[in-house]
Amino acid sequence: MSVGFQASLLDDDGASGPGPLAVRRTVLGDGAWVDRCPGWMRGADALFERLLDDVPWHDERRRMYDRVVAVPRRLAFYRRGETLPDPALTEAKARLDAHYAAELGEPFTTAGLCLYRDHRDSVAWHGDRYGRGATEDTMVAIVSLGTPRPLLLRPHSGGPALRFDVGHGDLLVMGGSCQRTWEHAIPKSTRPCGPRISVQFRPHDVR
Ligand SMILES: O=C(O)CCC(=O)C(=O)O
Repeated sequence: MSVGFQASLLDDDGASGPGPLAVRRTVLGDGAWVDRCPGWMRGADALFERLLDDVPWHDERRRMYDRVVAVPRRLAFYRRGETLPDPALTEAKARLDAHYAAELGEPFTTAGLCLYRDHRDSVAWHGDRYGRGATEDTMVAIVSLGTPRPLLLRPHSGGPALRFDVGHGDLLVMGGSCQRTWEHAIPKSTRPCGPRISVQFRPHDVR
C-alpha cells in the first residue's frame, strides 16, 4: 500500500503490546466522560506497519441525501469472536475488558478499524448511536496509531467543541452517555499529514 508513515525515533525500547493502563478521566458533562492513556501501545511503529499490510482494508460508499459518496477513509471490521488482525490488539482488548469490567459490566466484542490515508481523510460529526448507544450508557475505546490527529467532541445539544489530540500509541475511551449526549469527529486538515490508523473497541450492539 502506498501510504507511508514516518516511524517514531522514540519507539525503540523493544517492548511491544499495551503497557500499564493508567488512565486520566476528563468529565465532559451530561453524564459523559473521556479517559486517556497516552503512549499506551508500545511497539506502535511496528504495529502500525503490520496493520497497514495485514488488514483487509476496504472502501465503502454511503448515501448522503440524494447522492452516493465515497467514505473518506479505508475500513475493516471484526465481529464478536473473529480473530483480531494482530496479537497486540487481542491483548489490548483483554486489558480493556479487565480494566472496565466493573464499570461497563460487559466485554468489548467488536473492533472497527479506520485508515486515514492523509489529511483529506476524516470522519464527520456523529455519535455511535446505531443500537444501544442511542439509549444506554456505554464505552468506545480507541487506540490510535500513526500521525497524530485531533479528535473533536461537542455537545449534541450545541456548544463549543473540545479538542483531544490522539497520538501514536494513545488510548482514548469515550464513556457514560458520550455517544448520545456528545458527538465526535476527526476533521479534515488543511495541512498535509501522514496516515493514521484508529482501532475502536465496542461492546455488543454499539456501532
Ligand atoms: O478515528 C477515530 O478515532 C474515530 C472513528 C470513529 O468515530 C468511527 O469510526 O465511528
